[in-house]
Amino acid sequence: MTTTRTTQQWQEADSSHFLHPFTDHQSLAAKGARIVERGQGIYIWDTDGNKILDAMSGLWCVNAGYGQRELIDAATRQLETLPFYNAFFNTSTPPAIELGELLPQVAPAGFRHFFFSSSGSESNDTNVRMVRRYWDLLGQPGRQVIIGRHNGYHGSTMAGASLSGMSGMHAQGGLPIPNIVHVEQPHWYELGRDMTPEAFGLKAAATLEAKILELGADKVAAFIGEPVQGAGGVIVPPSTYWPEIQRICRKYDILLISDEVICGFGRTGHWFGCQTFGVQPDLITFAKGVTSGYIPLGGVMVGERVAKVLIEQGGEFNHGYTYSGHPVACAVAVANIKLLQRLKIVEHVRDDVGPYLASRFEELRDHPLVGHTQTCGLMGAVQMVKDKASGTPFAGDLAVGMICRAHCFANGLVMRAVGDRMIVAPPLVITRAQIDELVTKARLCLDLTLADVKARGWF
Ligand code: PXG
Repeated sequence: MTTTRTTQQWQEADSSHFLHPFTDHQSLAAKGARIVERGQGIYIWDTDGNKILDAMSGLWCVNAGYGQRELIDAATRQLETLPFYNAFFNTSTPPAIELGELLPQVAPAGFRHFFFSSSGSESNDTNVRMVRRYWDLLGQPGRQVIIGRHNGYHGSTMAGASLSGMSGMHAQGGLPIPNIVHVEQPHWYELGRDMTPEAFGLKAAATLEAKILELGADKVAAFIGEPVQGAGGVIVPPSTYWPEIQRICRKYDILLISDEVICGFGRTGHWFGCQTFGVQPDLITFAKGVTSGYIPLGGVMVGERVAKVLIEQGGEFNHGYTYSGHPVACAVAVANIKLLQRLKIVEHVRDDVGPYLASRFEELRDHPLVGHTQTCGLMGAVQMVKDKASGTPFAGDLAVGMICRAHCFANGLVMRAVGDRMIVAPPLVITRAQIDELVTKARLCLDLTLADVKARGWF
């Protein structure tokens, strides 16, 4: 242990001052936060000395795993050389330039221009500004509306939360902001089990076309979606979904934004999720895995269609952040991408550990609590249900997912609960043996959860 205070001392100071994100502060203060103080590889350690397998990569971001020396050295070197300079007034810095040169090596074809921010939320704010600017420049200022999806997640700023389709977020603070609307999500298990996944994929995509026709295509600027919904519960769309979305966007000349904050940088077994699903977006949102979460960085990859108009006709785009192209963040991103390339991480996920996670998750389907499992690359979901045969869910207020999550923590495993769906997205450096450890722990926690729900008479 490296800690300088007891866990209780940390917890008291924590709840006295730190307003945590997405947290009921009163209830957290009553139980105290788990204080995480160290990480190495795919493991973290808390201040009680517990070693925990971090199957969520921090928060879907530590793709390279903890403790990677190259990333630490890149940050240290850049901090010593130039900790900050801006990119506003006709100035630039070597790390931002180098990152711009390196990204086309891993980006889908046609992406050669990059706008930098510090987070996924900011990047999606940039998208809103940028697509409206694009249509203005083309003489179609009426194209204002951006279409997202129910249960999508695109961040927590005013625009990010609006693009997101989370009802709990919209219920607070008068969201969504004007000209952002939502269509159906491609969640087959919840919404389409009376159809084949392929037929349901087309049906979910058809809600986009219906919305465009309802609004008038001349009012619609863009569609935004995550290749696989992450925060929504690792919802892997049917194979028919994305090609149909692409067809609809092309038919009505609508920009397609692929939000790859989670799916980018190897998570799905390609550098970007749109490649896994065979889609060619116009804009790509990135953050998290670009630096493996070692330091905040996000941005928008701007495809040729938009870049050409912005650059050739644009004049000044009145938008940017103090930290757009932050030299330390960009230096870490360069080191991180080179490390992922050297580790052949995409091949590792696509050909080895991704298929292995898929087969081990399928085995969990024999568990009495498990109605369904899904994986894509190194993202996975286990859907717990009250009745396997019919897929009947538990009543929402029973919070069975929270019970399971608590068992996971207590048994050295971080899994996230989205309702009663237990999800994982481990560091991409994970090995087969470590996936075995993850799945063994997950099964134990499912057993413990089953015992609890039986004891309470819920099963
Ligand atoms: N887009 C997507 C697809 C995301 O997953 C954001 C944008 C926003 O990024 P920032 O960096 O502003 O947080 C995200 C973030 C969860 C969880 O509980 C997921 C995210 C953030 C916080 C919690 O699964 N994703």
